[in-house]
Amino acid sequence: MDTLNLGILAHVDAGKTSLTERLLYAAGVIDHVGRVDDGDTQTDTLALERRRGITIKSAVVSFEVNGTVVNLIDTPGHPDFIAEVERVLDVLDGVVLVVSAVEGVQPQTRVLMRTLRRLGLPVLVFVNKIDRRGARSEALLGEIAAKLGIEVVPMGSVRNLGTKHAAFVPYAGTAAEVLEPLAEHDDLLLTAYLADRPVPAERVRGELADLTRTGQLHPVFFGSAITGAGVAELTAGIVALLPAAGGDADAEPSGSVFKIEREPGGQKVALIRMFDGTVRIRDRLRFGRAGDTVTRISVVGGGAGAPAEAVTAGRIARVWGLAHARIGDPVGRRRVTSAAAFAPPTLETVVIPARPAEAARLHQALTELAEQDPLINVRIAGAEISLSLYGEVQKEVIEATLADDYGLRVAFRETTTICIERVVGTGEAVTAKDAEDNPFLAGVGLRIEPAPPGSGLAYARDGFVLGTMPPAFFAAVEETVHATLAQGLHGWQVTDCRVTLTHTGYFPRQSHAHAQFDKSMSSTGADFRQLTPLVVMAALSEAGTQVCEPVHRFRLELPSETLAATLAMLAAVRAVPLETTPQGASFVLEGDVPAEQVHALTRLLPGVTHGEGLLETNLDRYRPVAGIPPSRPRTDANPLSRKEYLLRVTRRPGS
Ligand SMILES: Nc1nc2c(ncn2[C@@H]2O[C@H](COP(=O)(O)OP(=O)(O)OP(=O)(O)O)[C@@H](O)[C@H]2O)c(=O)[nH]1
Ligand SMILES: [Mg+2]
Repeated sequence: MDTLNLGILAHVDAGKTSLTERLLYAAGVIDHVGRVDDGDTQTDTLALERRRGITIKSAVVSFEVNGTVVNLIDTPGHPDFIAEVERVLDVLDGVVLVVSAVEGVQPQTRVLMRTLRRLGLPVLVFVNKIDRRGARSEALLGEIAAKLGIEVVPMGSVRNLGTKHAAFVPYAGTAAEVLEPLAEHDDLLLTAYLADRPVPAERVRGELADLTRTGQLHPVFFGSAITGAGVAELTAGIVALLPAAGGDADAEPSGSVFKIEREPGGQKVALIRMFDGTVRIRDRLRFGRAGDTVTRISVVGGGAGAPAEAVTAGRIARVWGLAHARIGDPVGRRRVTSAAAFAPPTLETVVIPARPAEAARLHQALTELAEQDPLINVRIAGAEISLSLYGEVQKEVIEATLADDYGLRVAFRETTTICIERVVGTGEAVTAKDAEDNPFLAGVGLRIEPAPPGSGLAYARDGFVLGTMPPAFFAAVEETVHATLAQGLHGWQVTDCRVTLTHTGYFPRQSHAHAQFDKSMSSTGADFRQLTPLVVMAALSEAGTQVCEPVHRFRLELPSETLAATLAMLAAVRAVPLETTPQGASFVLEGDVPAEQVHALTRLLPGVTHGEGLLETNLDRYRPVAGIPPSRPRTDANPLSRKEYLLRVTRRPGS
C-alpha cells in the first residue's frame, strides 16, 4: 500500500484544523465533525489549544483513500510556533497550503511558500471559507500567483460564493482553464490547444501530476472546511497529484524523529518517519553518544494504533524505548537535509519562579518541555534560566503550560534580543602535547578566520593533520569547537567563521609487555575535550569579534492619511523606512526595524492606522551593534545535570 505524508500549512486561523477534521470525516474515519470553536477536533487536543482555539503543536492523524494511506500533519499557523512547522517539513511528501477566501494571501503565507519552494515540496492550494461573506474565488487567483510568486492551475470554480450554499464546481479535465497553464510547459499540448484540437484527458492529467510533483505548477481547489464543499475533490486531488513516499524497505535504515510525546504515565514516545529501511522491535538505535532499544512500535495509519513488529520506509510510527531521542535527531543513517528552513528565534527572556524554592522544579519542568518542544530552548547561566522566544504569544503559552501541567507560577523578565558574534580578524593558537603549561595529555592547534555573513561555522582540518591520530580524538576536538563557540568573547554564539585544525598531538595507548592501558600516560577523549576550549578561546581573542543584533525588514501598507502618524510611530520604535511608494489611496513603506522592536511595532500599528495597516516583517540580517556591545552571562559549556543545578540554586543566598 502507498503512503503519503501530507502537511497542512497556512497562516493562523485559515482553517487547517477544521479542514483536517473534514478530510477525516470525508474518508469515514470519524462520524462526527468536531469544531475548533467547540474544542472537540481530532488534532487540537491540548487543553490550551481548546481553550484558545489555536493550534500550538503539530499533530498526526491518518486516513485511507483508494489504497493510499494518507498521514496528515496539522500544523500551527501562528508565526510564534514556526519551529513546529520547521520540524515536520523534513518528513513531508507534499503539502496543502490553505488560503482564506476572505483574508487572502497573508504575510505568513508568503513566508511558508518561500520555504516550501526552496525545499522543492509539491504544494496544492486550498482556498477555504468560500461560504463566508466577502469570500473571493477566481478573483483571488491573480493575488495567489503574484504574491506567492507561483504558477497556478484552477481546478474548478465556485457557485453561490459567499453563502452557506457555496459549492465547488470542478472543471472538466480538458477545460481551457486547466489546459492553458499546462500548455506553456508542454509543446504538444500547446499546439493542440492553439489549433483547437481535442487533447486526451489522460495526457492532461499526467502532465498536471508531473508538473505538480516537480513543484512547477500549483493546482488550486476551492471549498469550505465548515460546510464540506470541495473537500471530496481536494481528497481526490491529494492522492492523484501528490507523490507517494518512496524508499526501499530493505535499504540501510534512515529516518527522522519529528515529534516527542509523553504518555500520561510519563513514558516517552518518539514519532519517527522512515525514509529508507526498516526499524524493528529490539533494534538498537543511536542518539548522540547513547544507544536505545526499541521496545514497542505503533505504525500510524496501521489500524487504530495497532502494535506492530516493525516500521518500514515511507511510514510514520510511534516508537517506545528511545529515552535519548530528541526532536530533529536522525534515525540510523543521517539524510542530507537542507539548512534551517526558517529564521531562528531572536528574542529571549529570563524565567523566574514565583516561589524561589521552586527553582529546581522549574528547571526540571522546562527541561522536560524542551525535549518535546523544539520551540523551547532552555539556557542556564548561573542560577538564571532563560528561554529563547519567537514572540509574546509563545511566552504566554509557556506560562500557561507551566501552570496547567506543572502547577508552577512564573514571571518573566523583560524580553531581550539574542545577538551573535562575528569574527573580525584571524587568530591562531597552539598548545603542544608536551608544552610545559599543558595539564592535558593532548595537543591542539586551531586557526579562526572570518567567513561571509550567513555562512555559519565551517570546520576543517589542515591536510597534513589527517590520519595522525585516532578518529575519536578528531571527533572530540570538532564537537568541542562547536560547543565552545556557542559562547564567544561577549557570551553570544560565534558564527560566520572558518575554524581550521592546524596541529594535533597525542600519547598512544601504552602497549609494552606487561604495561596495561594507563590513563596517566595515554591520551583520552576527555583530554581533548578539556584542552580544546582553551585553544579556541585563545585563538578567538586574537581574532576578535563584533557583536551584531538581528534586524527585521518590514513592509507596511497603510492608508495615505495615516502616513504622518505612522512615520512618527516608526521613529519611536527605531524603525527606519528606506522606501516609500504611493499605491492608489495607500502607501507602501519598506525598511529596517530592530528585532526587539517588532512586537512594539505590531502593537502600536492598529492605533495609528485605524486598524488598516498591513504589516509583514522578516528577519533580514544581523548588523553590528552601535556603542558598547551587550554581553550575555555565560553558561557552563556542558549542560548542567539536575543535581549540579540544584546545588547551585540552593547555594544562592536568600533562596
Ligand atoms: N465560515 C467558515 N469558517 C471557517 C472555515 N474554516 C474554518 N473556519 C473557522 O475559522 C476559525 C479558525 O479555524 P481553525 O481550523 O482553527 O484554523 P487553523 O488554521 O487551524 O488555525 P491555527 O491552527 O490556530 O493556525 C474557526 O473559528 C473556524 O470555525 C470555513 O470554511 N468557513
Ligand atoms: Mg489549527
